[in-house]
Amino acid sequence: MRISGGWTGRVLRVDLDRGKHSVQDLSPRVAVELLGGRGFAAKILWDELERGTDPLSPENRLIFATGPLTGLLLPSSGKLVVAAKSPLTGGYGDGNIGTKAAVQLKKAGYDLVVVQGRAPQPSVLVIEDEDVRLEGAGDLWGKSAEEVQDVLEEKYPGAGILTIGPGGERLIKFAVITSEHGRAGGRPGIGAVMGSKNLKAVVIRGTKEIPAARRDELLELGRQGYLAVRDADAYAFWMRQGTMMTVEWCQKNGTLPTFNFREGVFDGWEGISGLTMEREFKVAQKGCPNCNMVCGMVNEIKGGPYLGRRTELDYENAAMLGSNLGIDDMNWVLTLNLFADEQGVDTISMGSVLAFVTEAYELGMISDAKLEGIRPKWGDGEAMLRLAEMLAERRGFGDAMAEGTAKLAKGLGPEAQKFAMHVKGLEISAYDCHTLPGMALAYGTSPIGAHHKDAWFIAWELKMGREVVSREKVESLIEMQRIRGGFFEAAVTCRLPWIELGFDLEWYEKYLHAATGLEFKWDDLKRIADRIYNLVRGFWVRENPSWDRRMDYPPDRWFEHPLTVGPYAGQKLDRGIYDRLLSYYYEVRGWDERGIPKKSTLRDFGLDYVIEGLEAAGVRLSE
Ligand code: PTT
Ligand code: SF4
Repeated sequence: MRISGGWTGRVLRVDLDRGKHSVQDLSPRVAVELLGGRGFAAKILWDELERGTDPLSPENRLIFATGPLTGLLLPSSGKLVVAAKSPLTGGYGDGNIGTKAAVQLKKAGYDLVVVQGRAPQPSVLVIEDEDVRLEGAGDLWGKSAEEVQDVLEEKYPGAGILTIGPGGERLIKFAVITSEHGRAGGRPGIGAVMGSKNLKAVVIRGTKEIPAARRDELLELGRQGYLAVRDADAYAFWMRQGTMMTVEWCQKNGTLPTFNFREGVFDGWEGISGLTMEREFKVAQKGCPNCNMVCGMVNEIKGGPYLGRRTELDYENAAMLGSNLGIDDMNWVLTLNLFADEQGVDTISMGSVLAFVTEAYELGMISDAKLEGIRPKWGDGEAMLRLAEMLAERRGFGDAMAEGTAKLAKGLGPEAQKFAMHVKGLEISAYDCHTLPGMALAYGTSPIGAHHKDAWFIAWELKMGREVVSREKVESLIEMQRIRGGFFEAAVTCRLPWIELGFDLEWYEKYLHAATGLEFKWDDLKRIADRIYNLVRGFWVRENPSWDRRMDYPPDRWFEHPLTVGPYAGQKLDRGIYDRLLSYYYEVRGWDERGIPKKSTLRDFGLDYVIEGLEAAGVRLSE
């Protein structure tokens, strides 16, 4: 088979130790079997990392991966997967960032860039078609992600720019990669991996046409797609509030994380709602490339230390830096959000760590002396900012905070671990699950830890009924994972047209056909999604040969402490029900009772090499 469009067919390899780069052909078989993005990244990490590789060592791979739809003139196609072995979880980690760099990478003629080694000094990787070079970062090192973006935009007009902030340099375990003042990706610490490689930024500029097998057809389908997006019923409201509409929705459904996920409703929710943002703070709107849904809501801060400055806000940030910290003042939410962006650290994890520290302090598990006299309490934005500064500078106790909630809690003992809100080490994004066993299962089984990317089952579950415990519920959760984390992370295009506006999934079959010339039906795409997930699970198990089902459990809090206020007061998850759902999940996936893929499942997906690798690591596999 020959690649004739969609993919460029080329992989750029950069070895920072040797200061060299090379270009490889993308195997057409890998392209067809794993599609792109997460699929390619998982295969590279499986093939090239020894078990036990330190994620912050030069041996780890930092991967920037597009997919066959990325960059083409199709709705919301300006997305890029950034991946590596995660320093936060020790497992497979990735994120998805909307950025010009995605489009420019394809225009430069590459499907993906794989970076290994460590540059001898802080550097900027510049990719301009065939001209690939490493430039000294000079005084950019130490600067905020925002400042670096400005400097490099001026120096390389039109380029796509990916950068880390001081958080990535200081190897904060949940440092992200940022782009274009407000886009951020790589929650499981992919920014720290970039920092460990001494890479401050990557600049990409391309001049080629992105190949498409049936270009005229693609352009026409793209044109129709943009119109379908624009004409969707939900479009007008989406353009007003974007993801921020979710604050009110979660409050109404009793799922808005509040006081470190103790509660699912927050009295002060209106202060941080989409409507408040729209009426009082929103000053502009911007989006990722090739998108006519432009959901980047730019807000101006009206009080506090960042008075007059601007920052983009999404739902996850508003909830994790607002209700989950007991903060009802939008100015403090925006301030903490801007601080996280400047430092280049994940808002969700930072919010979770701050909430955990506040609760542990309240319970007397952390002394005043450790917090340099800061006395965190719910709703106190100023104290939260001061704690965040300690964290970002790794100052004193901030050093432990920078390791993430799981490790921090471990240091404080078993009681503290019960309210450490993470799965597999990745902090939970902003949906409380006391009343949602299906959504809790989705977090529990998400391929990178508790991220809503693969876990946003909440709307489906509310339709089916929270109380329903059935195999059908689990099947529909897996169906959702196949589409969200499977298809969209492999085709590498934004999922929001589908999720938010009901853009029909059939468009994507047509787009893939026009882009690649190959027929991919949804049955094929779901099989690819399952293949990728089995490969990712194989990676996790190889790293943890004594893997068992407890790795797929959500935190104790949701099982042990019922909600105390709101319409669902008194409710909590039931361990027996969770275990039953988890067993259904394993059955449907073809995994054994420990959550390890069976040999027959791996063979069925052509993953015989995973069988060999797991057995070599001493994992006993079921037939
Ligand atoms: C994503 C996670 C999210 S998801 C949000 S808000 W969201 C947080 N945003 C952060 C931020 O901002 N600054 C910061 N310092 N940290 C942040 N951490 C959090 O990161 C994102 C949009 C959004 S906004 C969502 S849901 C959708 N995510 C997609 C996805 O994952 N895949 C895909 N194919 N399409 C998606 N479309 C939407 O993209 P991570 P972005 Mg992000 C300021 O990457 O690691 O997955 O974490 O990429 O360009 O900002 O767009 O209510
Ligand atoms: Fe980016 Fe939002 Fe458009 Fe998705 S919908 S591509 S996140 S602007």
